[in-house]
Amino acid sequence: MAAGVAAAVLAAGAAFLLRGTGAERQRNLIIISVDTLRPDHLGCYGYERDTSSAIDSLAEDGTVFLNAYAQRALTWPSLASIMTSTYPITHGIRTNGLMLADEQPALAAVLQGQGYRCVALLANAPQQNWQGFEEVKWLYDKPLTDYAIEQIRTLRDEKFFLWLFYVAPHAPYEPPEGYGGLFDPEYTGPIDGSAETLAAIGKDRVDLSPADLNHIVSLYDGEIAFVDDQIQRVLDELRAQGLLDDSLIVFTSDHGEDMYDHNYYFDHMASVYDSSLRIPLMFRLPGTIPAGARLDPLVESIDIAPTILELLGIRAPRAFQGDSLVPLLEGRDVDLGPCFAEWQDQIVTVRTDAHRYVFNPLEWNPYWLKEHPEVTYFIDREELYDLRKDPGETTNLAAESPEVVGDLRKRIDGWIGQYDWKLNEFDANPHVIDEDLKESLEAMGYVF
Ligand SMILES: [Ca+2]
Ligand SMILES: [Zn+2]
Repeated sequence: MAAGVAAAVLAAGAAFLLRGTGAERQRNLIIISVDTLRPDHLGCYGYERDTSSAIDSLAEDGTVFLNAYAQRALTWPSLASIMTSTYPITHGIRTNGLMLADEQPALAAVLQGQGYRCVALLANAPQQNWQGFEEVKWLYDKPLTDYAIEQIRTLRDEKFFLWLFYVAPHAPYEPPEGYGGLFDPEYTGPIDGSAETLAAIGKDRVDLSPADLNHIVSLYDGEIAFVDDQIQRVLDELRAQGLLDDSLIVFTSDHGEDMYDHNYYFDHMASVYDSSLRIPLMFRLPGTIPAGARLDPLVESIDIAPTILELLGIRAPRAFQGDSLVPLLEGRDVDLGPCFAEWQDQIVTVRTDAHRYVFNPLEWNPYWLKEHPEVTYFIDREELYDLRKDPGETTNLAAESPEVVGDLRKRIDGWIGQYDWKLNEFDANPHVIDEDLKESLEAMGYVF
């Protein structure tokens, strides 16, 4: 699209959305993101447990995207895709520990240029060279909330972008005092949510009893409930400061989590399936974004930044690869195409409404335990799932559905061509992980 046409469309969209709300009013941006959060473990996405009253309140007051997908089920690549609106092949953060190029356009840098004070409070991945933030602070979830409240008070009279990134639901599943017994207080078995237990289950292919599996899931859910209480504190402070309804609030995650869905696996980095790629996504801005709307179309996490900028009336950099979701928020019927995800330089997968197709030409099977590279996550050379009949992606139909495979393979080939994705070229690239950083990340449990 020509730049002039894009600008005209953008201006029209903004005018439609901002009508009657007073464009002179200052709009802050608050992104609340939670590491490793599966949408189907939230009440607003249909979960039966009471894990998420604060997050559910955002959903009631805002618009929920029911089918949003990350570009990689790994923290650094996925967060970089959210913040730069580009696929990992483009921004270059194809695994944890890599840094963005200085010239990579990023959301915070754009907002900083528009006079926003940008502050990031991150419980994971603070070492990344996030651009455009005048402060990036590494805090665990509870002190992160304390500091967020302080920041909201400090910044209340300025135009600000506050990014909060919580980490509790990330493994190990060891919720704080008061949250561990929330969902199965009667459990008396031997299983816990420690890293050692989760690794042993994967390594030894342990067949868990329903009660043991339920216990692990309950611990994960307890971590979500804990984070939800932290988010409630943030929302309460925004309300107390009179900022809640004047701020654009975006809620999302960097990826989900395999909870024993495939390969006896509790984690996300090896997965290419809905369990780990599907993310929650919602936008709240009363008077502009419809309350209580729930949208089906497939959207990608690279769409988040362009949507934010359009809602704030700021033009997105041309380097952004995502689509603004404003037309969908306005109730228009727009097909933005399928969702793509990469597994570094080995695997590409595409997700349509009906199918997931996995293209793994090197028959790469990722490992996730540093001490046990022989323990791998099995992914076939080609996989096809009929998601309407098989949402758990358990029955590979690739061999029996050559027409569907052919069609989706064409989609992947088109994507590969468009973004110049190359198979098995990562090691040849000059992306070097800083050795000191690598050491400190390894000490934290990162696997390279
Ligand atoms: Ca945890
Ligand atoms: Zn993560």
